[in-house]
Amino acid sequence: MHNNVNELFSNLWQNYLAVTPSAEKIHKILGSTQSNDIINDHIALRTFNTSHVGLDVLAAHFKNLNYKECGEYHFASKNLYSKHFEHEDPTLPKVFISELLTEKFSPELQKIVRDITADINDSVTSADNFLYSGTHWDISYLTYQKLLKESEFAAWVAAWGYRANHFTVSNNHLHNFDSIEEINQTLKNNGFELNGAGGEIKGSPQEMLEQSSTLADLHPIIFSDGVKNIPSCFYEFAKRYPKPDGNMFTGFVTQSADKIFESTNVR
Ligand code: OOG
Ligand code: NI
Repeated sequence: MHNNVNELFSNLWQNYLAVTPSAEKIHKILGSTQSNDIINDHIALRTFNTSHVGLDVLAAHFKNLNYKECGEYHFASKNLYSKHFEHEDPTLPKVFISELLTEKFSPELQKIVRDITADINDSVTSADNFLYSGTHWDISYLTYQKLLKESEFAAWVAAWGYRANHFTVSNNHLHNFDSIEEINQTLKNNGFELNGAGGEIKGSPQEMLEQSSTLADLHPIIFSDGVKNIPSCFYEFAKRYPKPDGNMFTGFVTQSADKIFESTNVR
């Protein structure tokens, strides 16, 4: 496990950019008019709940860096369970980790997940690079399509493995953009497509969090039966509001998150 938090995030970022070229362009558009770098509100990771690769196995890497568990979320219709983690340094990204409740799916899906994760052991999951190590298995496009029929999330993890699924620009720390609406308009003017599920802006000032995201880039994957372009990763934008006690809201909004997941849907 990394003991340098900045090194971990920098590796996660490079690994994310390698399959998300639009993020690099957007990062330049939003950040070019300010002297300090963009602050990330959070990143997100995905896995299966199979115990040896479950949410807590990923979370251990962040707990080791003094991150604390701060909230949990249930997504009944997608059969997902998530937790979020925070560091006492508010300029470090929060971390949102989700796991697929595999037992809720067909025996066929469960077998695919068991098979592809079978060879992963403690030395793999505790290695420095585990969180940006991608897949540890081969899958076919046919299997990917089978998974897709039951769960977009399952298919995504099977194709992309362990990596940041998105980074999130903190609107609160951007110097030249006052609202998510303004960010969205700038991105659309530059030809980027936004995730319209649940509306382009998810959440509200009353919910103390407004979010939007791009649609994931389409990026080639080498499947065992050929190369295909499929949705990789996306970029998110978040604006937070203070709670009645004056402190900033640092949690997530389940109903909004439910729609953010759909940024990687196949289209
Ligand atoms: C996580 C979706 C939820 C948010 O900001 O609400 C989320 C995912 O797509 O893995 O990131
Ligand atoms: Ni997010």
